Amino acid sequence: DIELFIFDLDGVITDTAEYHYLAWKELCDDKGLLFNREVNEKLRGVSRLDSIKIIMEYNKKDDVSEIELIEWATEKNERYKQLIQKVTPNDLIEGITEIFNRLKNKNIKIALGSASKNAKAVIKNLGIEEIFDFIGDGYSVDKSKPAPDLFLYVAKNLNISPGKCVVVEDALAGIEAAKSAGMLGVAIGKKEDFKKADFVYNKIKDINLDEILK
Ligand code: B16
Ligand code: MG
Repeated sequence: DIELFIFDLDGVITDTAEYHYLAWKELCDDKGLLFNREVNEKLRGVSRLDSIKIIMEYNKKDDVSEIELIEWATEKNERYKQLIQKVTPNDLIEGITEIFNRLKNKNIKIALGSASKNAKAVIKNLGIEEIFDFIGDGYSVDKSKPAPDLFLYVAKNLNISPGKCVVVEDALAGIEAAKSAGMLGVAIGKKEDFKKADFVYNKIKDINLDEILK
């Protein structure tokens, strides 16, 4: 039986991807780098430092030192932190509160499994801090998704075996992480993009809990 649901943050509980986009765009404009929404899509679920590396690859730039990359990523984060101050409970994705309530009623635990180091601030602004039995974020483990480490860390802290866990993700790296952790993977997006997922739903509000819990 399923005992734990682990939710990704960006793209599952709220759409911070737009704020990530704006922050990266401002940084890239500043540094004379190309950046667009297509590249931003590649950064879903990817850590901050890996994100700047993807942006450098897109710009075919390999002459920037690691120290400078860290500085630029930090600059982006300062902009991002400003932007997420605007997050309110209105920014919860449609249908997510209902899913939380239904899981609570079934005594299934709820955890966060986000790659973001800003996850706690976002959760606070969304007003849902008290919902979670455990929070796994960008500070929890060293190896980011697609490594299974974050999800395994969350399950271990709640003393629940991976086979009793469901992960809800909008990123391919997240579904890969869930599957290599030995958990059920629920993807939000298009079927053709998530071959490895156990269930794929277009939107959060389309999730069929009965089907997953069967
Ligand atoms: P930060 P998730 C991810 O959140 C975002 O999708 C990704 O775009 C971002 O780079 C990453 O968090 C790290 O965020 O810079 O705040 O540490 O989808 O794993 O909730
Ligand atoms: Mg995500």
